[in-house]
Amino acid sequence: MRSLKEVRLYCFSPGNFLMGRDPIEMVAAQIKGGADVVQLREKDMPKREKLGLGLAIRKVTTQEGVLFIVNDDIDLSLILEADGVHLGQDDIPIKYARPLLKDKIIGISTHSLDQAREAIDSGADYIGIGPVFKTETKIRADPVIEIDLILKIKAFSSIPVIAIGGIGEKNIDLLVNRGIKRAAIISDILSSKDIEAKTRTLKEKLIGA
Ligand code: 3NM
Repeated sequence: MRSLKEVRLYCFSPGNFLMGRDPIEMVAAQIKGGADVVQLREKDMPKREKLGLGLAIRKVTTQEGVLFIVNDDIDLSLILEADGVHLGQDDIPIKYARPLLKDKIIGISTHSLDQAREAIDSGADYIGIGPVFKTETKIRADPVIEIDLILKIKAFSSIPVIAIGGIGEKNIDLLVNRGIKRAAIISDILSSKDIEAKTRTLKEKLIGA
């Protein structure tokens, strides 16, 4: 199983990018292409359906040694024996989540220096920081974060800092060239016809291959 420290490319379940395809094949293609994490992120799916999809993702991520994180739902994360949960600024605060999750991973979405500092101080295992670029994927996305601010957060962070928001093949070099080598990517990968190839291209850029 990957460790959090090794994480470069953080990937997602299909969400609104399913477009008639098989969700598990889409996840498997990302894993083949080099995904280090798969997050179950299905904002519009009934919970019982999410449970079914989550069971299938848990199976494939375990087989392939990839981390499995559940977005928002602490109960689903525990039921699915996921490696952890990802919480947003409006979700259950980490002080209530930690006793339930114990030593599992808790990731927090952050959108400013203060939020990043608070998440780190409260015992998060990693933070997402974004949006780095303009994104259409997140409803009510926060204002775009300057790359310089991410570098500042990285400089004091003891935990992995994962950039998110509008990242893709066309702009990822802007991050990598500044030393930001961990990225979470949704639309550029999931809207691609060849998910495996797209994932591989992005992973290679992040590892500098
Ligand atoms: N969180 P895409 S931006 C899920 O700013 C998410 O915290 C963000 O999707 C944040 O790669 C975002 O398609 C959407 O832009 C990322």
